Amino acid sequence: MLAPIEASANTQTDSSDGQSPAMATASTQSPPALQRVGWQGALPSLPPGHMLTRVSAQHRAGYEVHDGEHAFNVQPAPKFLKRNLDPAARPAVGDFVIIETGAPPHIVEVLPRRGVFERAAAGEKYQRQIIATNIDVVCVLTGLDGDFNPARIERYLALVEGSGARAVVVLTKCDMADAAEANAAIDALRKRLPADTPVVAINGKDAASATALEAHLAPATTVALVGSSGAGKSTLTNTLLGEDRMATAATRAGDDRGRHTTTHRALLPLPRGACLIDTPGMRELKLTGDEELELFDDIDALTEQCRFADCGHGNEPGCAVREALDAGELDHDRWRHYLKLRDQREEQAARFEDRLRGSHEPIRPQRHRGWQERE
Ligand SMILES: Nc1nc2c(ncn2[C@@H]2O[C@H](COP(=O)(O)OP(=O)(O)OP(=O)(O)O)[C@@H](O)[C@H]2O)c(=O)[nH]1
Ligand SMILES: [Mg+2]
Ligand SMILES: [Zn+2]
Repeated sequence: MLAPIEASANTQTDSSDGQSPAMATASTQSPPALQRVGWQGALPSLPPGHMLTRVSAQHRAGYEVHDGEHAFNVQPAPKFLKRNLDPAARPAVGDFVIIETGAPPHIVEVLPRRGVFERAAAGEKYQRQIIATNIDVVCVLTGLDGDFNPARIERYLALVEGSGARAVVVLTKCDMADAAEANAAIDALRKRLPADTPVVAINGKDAASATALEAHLAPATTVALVGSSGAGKSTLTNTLLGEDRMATAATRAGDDRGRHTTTHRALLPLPRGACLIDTPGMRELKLTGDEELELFDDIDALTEQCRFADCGHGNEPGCAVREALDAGELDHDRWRHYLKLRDQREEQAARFEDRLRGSHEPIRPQRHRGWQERE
C-alpha cells in the first residue's frame, strides 16, 4: 500500500486524488503525461519496476512525487539519509527522480539537474539551500503596494543568474494601485533593470489579466513563483490552475506584509501544460557567493573607464562612476545597492572557501567570474 498523502498545512484540498500510480513502469509511462510535470525530451529506458517521476513536495515524513497524472508519497532510499551526505545530493523539489515501485515506493536516483535555484541559508554556518531545481522561468513577484521594492527585485535577479532559469518580474495588485503612480514605478523599474528582463504588471486574481504571462507558460515549462510573503504567489497559482488549491491570506493593513501563509514548496501541473512551483515567502535572501551580478554589467563597464585602476569612486579625478552619478545617468540607489550586493557576494565567497578548507568535502567547481576587481 502506498502511504496516504499527508494533507499539508498550506493546501486547502489535496493535490492528488490519492490513487496509486497504478504501478506504471517505464514501458507504460507516457511522455505527454510527464511533460505535464516539466519533462522535456524522450523517456530514459528503465528496468522493470522503476518509473520516472518529479518531486512535487517535501514533507517531514518523506517526499511527494508526481508522474504527470497522480501525486503520491514516496520514501528516499537509505543512501539519501546518510548523515554526512552533502544536502545538495538529496532529492529536492523539482528533481526528476527514478523510483522503485514497491511498498512503499522509494526514490533510488536523482537525475542530473539542468539547473539549481538556490540561496545561502540564514545562520552562522555557511550553507546553501536549494529552492527548486530544473526551473525554466523564475517569476519574481512584487506587489504594487507598500511592499514594492526595486532593490529586493535586483537581489532576486542576482540569485536567478546561474540557476539555468530566466527571470520574469511580475508586479501584482495592479488593480489596487493608483494607475499614474503604478506606471511611474514600472517605468522607473524598467530603466533600472537590464533591458532584456521582462516586467509584467497583472492582477493575480483575474485570469484574463494573468494571460499576460502566457508567453512564459509554454507546455513542459517549469515556472517557479518567488517573492516576499503576501506578494500574491499562491493567488496567482490558483488563478492559473483555475481552482483554489493553495491557501492565501490577506496582508497586514499597516505595511502590506504577508503572513507566511504558504509553508512548503508545491509543484502543480497547470491545465494548459506548464507546471508551477509555488514557494513560501522568503524572509532573507542571502547571496551564495557564486553570483556574477550580470545585472550590473553596465556598472562594471563604467568602473573600467575610471582614470585610476584602483579608483575608489569617491573624489578621485576622472572617476567615471562619479561623473555618471552627477549627470544622472547612473541611479544613486542602484549604485549603492550594487556595492552592497558585491560586498555580500565577496563575503559569502570567502565564507564558502573557509568552509571548504575546514572540511574534507570535495571542492565544488567554481564558476568563472567574469567580474574582475581592479582594486
Ligand atoms: N487585489 C489584488 N489582491 C491580490 C493580488 N495578488 C494577491 N492579492 C491578495 O494578497 C494577499 C496575499 O496573497 P497570497 O497569494 O496569499 O500571497 P503569497 O505570496 O502566496 O504569500 P505567502 O504564502 O505568505 O508567501 C491575499 O489577500 C490576496 O488576495 C492581486 O493581484 N490583486
Ligand atoms: Mg502563498
Ligand atoms: Zn571611479
